[in-house]
Amino acid sequence: MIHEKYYELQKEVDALTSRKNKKSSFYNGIYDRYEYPVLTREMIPVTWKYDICKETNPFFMERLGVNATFNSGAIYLNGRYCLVARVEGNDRKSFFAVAESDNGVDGFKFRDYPILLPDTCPEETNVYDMRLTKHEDGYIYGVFCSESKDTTVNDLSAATAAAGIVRTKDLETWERLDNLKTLRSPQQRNVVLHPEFVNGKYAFYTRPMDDFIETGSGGGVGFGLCDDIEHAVIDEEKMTSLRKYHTITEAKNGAGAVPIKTDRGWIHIAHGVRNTAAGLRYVIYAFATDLNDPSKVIAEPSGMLIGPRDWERVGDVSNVVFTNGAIVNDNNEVFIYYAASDTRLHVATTTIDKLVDYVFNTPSDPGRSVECVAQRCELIRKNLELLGK
Ligand code: M1P
Repeated sequence: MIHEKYYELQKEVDALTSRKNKKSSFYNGIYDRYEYPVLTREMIPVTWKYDICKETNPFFMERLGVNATFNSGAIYLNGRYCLVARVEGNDRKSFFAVAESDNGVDGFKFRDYPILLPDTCPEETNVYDMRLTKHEDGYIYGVFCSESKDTTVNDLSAATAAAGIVRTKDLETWERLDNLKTLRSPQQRNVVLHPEFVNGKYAFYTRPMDDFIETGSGGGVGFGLCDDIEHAVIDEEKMTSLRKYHTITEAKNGAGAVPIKTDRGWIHIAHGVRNTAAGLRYVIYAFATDLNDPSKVIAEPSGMLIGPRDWERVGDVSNVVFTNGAIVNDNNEVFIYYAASDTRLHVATTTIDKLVDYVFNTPSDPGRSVECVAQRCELIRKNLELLGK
């Protein structure tokens, strides 16, 4: 017999997943923010957390709680906005789950089951942050962080990050391929597959790291080519967007959404990290690379595109916004899915035209206060002249 509490709780989930979203009053001319997150742990179906049978769960106790729904890969598929969300159980293990919507800003509902990946890596403990690439070879690839315990050192929390690769055609059936091997970088996270062949090869944006947390000698977002996607190996990694002193990428950075192709170049929406007295601060930034050489940065606007604001600043890992998915629909509208503080998922909307204008016409960071204020004074001078002052 079904416990009556099931109906009550599922009704609350249904109310949340059918709530209309609205643009917030935030304005910067570049993108719109929304009042409500698009995914939260409260939107997880009751059947994923409770045994709904009255005989076996008379107190209707949560058995397998969900702590967070955040960093999501995104893809526009058959006219639907599909997210592959990172869902984190109360046990700290993350897994992936597909949620879909008709309009990209609200109405996201999880499919009946989360994704059960083929279990081909016995040492793998945790998986997270899938990037979804609709590749010109006809497959949809999911590239994610595959985390294992580092057994080479005597440290209980030491871990190793690698890039896991799966592919699908429908987000339903998944084929697991070999993890990416980067011969010159011991660890990898935030790896993204480029949607087109480059010089006839598969191209990956990488994030070389010496350590699980610290990038160490890793200088930023890397780029490497490989012949065989089923057994992907990258020898040389070129650097693209660099970590730089006294910028938003000083501590680390990493590729985010799959690059968006525009007339002017590939637009990348990535994350940058700096250290503060309050811990690491993660923001989202954008840059463009050359259409013919997607490793070559041709524009990098100064500073952040999206920073954590108001309640976005608070969560399990506070002061973080992070993206690993964006969608461009048939009308050239862009939906940037960004997670707040490793807890919930939001959307920011813009257009290709606005993104191109932002990336190519926003000045770059001159690197020193005196030059930054000169840059600002020049803007003010031009404006005052226009105002007749
Ligand atoms: O906790 C913030 C983010 O930390 C990691 O990003 P990075 O590898 O750049 O430090 C990721 O684990 C990400 O999932 C997380 O949101």
